[in-house]
Amino acid sequence: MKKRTRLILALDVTDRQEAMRVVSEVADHVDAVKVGYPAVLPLGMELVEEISGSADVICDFKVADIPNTNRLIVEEVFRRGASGVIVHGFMGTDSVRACVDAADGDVFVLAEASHPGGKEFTQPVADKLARLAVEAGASGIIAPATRPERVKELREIVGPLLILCPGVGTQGGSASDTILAGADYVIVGRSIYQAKDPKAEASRIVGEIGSVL
Ligand code: OMP
Repeated sequence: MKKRTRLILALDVTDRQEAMRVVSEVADHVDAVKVGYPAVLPLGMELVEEISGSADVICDFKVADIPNTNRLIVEEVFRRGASGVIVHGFMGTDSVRACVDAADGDVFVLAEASHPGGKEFTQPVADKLARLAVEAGASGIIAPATRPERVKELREIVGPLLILCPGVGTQGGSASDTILAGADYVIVGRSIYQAKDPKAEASRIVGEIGSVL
């Protein structure tokens, strides 16, 4: 995945035309496009194939099963053209390792979730999940832009692994604070795709990130 603007679009858009409109408008401002169940369930894996023709796609499927099932899911994700996949760590090191072994690209492990409920179950075990990501050979982790102090702490654990942070904008996090805390990328959804002018909003966020680099 390139590291040019450090902005990843979360494309949680359920209408195909609208999804492709947003992607084409912001393409120059994002390093990757993240798609998950909100878009893929209505629009199919064809969406991944289509977008991956012009941008890196991360499939946010929060893969969480036994190793063999994880392998089958991850193989399909990369067969369809994705460059990365987001998986859960709580199923254990062997389950994450199965994803890493099956991947033809990046595997990101969710360490700590960005929403308020993320403090209930993920935060108490986030350090452990981050260590698991390192041990299993993952490319990086997902950490909360809503808690930059936690991004800083998780950076200490994962060293050179990539840190991708959702929670900027609508969830209250700031792109510049998140990058200053040690994130490699911020993931932004609603603030961009619900904006009157998605391109202008993406450009504004990229400018904000650039101002602290
Ligand atoms: P917005 O809140 O609309 O910017 O979207 C954030 C995106 O990041 C959504 O696609 C979420 O599913 C995703 N996300 C989180 O918001 N919090 C997390 O802890 C993890 C993720 C994720 O794995 O991407």
